Amino acid sequence: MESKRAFFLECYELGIIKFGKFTLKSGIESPFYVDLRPLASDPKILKHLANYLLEMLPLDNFDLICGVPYAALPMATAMSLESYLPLIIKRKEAKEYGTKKMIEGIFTKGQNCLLVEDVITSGKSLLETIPEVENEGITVSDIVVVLDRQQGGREMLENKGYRVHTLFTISEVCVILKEEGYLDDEEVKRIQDFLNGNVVQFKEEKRLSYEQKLECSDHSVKTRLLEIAIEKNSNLIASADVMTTAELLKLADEVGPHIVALKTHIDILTDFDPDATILPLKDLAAKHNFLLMEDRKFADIGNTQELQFTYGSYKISNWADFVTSHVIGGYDSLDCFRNVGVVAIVSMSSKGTLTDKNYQEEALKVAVSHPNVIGGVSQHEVPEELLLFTPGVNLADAGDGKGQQYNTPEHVFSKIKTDFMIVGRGIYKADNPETAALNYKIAGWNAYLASL
Ligand code: 5BU
Repeated sequence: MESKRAFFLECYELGIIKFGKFTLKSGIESPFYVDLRPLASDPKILKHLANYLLEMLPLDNFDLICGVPYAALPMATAMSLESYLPLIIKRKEAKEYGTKKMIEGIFTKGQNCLLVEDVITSGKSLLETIPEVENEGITVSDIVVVLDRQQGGREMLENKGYRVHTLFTISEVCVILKEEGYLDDEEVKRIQDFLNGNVVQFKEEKRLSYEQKLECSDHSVKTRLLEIAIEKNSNLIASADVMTTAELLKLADEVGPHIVALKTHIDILTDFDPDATILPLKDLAAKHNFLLMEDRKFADIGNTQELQFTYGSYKISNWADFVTSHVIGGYDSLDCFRNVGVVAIVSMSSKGTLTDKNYQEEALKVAVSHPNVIGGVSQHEVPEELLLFTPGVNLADAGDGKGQQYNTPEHVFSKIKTDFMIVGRGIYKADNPETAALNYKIAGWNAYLASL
């Protein structure tokens, strides 16, 4: 394909941006006007556009694609044809007769849908569209946009936890047009002044610092975690998804100085032994001052969970400082976790997860009210009385081809205000896990400081 710049200039020839004085829907006078609908009338350009947009995306993560009506409908259709991602159609208004459906096409609950938008300004129309899609049980994690007018919409959506991918920004476009002699300095300045004065300010609520969370901690495990975070300048939890005790202990010793907790899936070990595995692991936890988090994801009635927690081969209650549990068994099912902290699973990071909006709301009601719960695992913001733990963090990859979806430390700390990021393969699969842990620790801490 030609360069992005050459491609933009071809699009520009179709008259998609006009400069002058235009009164927008909101009544504001703008020095430019954008209308990307002409792009659909040039099949070659539309096809190229579809490919440029697709190139930016982790396509494995999506099951469906949907354009925000009307301008993005042909774009989403072209992207569907190029990628074989099935298209669904969002109506502007529900049908007045028959099914009254808002979303047309073939889909099932739990599928993840990529949203396509032509232009983003304040992000308001996307905010109206997203719940309509989510109400059908479809999840939305990513939005791809052709042109960002840089008036706050992107930031607002990112703050709500959505990943926004944009092909062009208005500033970038102005630079190209100026260099090509289509705009003079004065016009560029007028546009820049307009943009500076017309950013829809998204009032970001401040996050609480670890010190502030510590002050109101009402659980000993929560207190210890926060104290370790402050002492070590770390918000990193390493996930040790390894298969042997030797690998587990080696990893714990290497990454120990940089982490607040080591997360285990103890049932992955092929050679678990209470003495040979747990005793040295506890020694390492004491040596490097980190906690043990068993990611058991309990999901049963209280009595069974109590048995699983206390007995069996792993006797988790003997050694874990905190455990993860689904809350699907209801409030009382968490009573059995005495003397440990519980991290409730509120939403999952994997593609197609069934933890939709409604589930998350119900899970949070249990989490905030149960005294054993210290926090939640989620990909979205949670009430500030809970600690937020976020897996699905990787600096190098967008996904693993098996449904995992990754974000960067910057995203999880600034956009969803997480407290602790969980990193697995980014560390234990690295050539040098110790250096990788240190790099993640620094990235996580800097992202946290920047989000304060
Ligand atoms: P990864 O290698 O960084 O993808 O490992 C992530 C870890 O976090 C892994 O142990 C998962 O079981 C765990 N996890 C997750 O990835 N996503 C979730 O929503 C939950 C747990 Br809950």
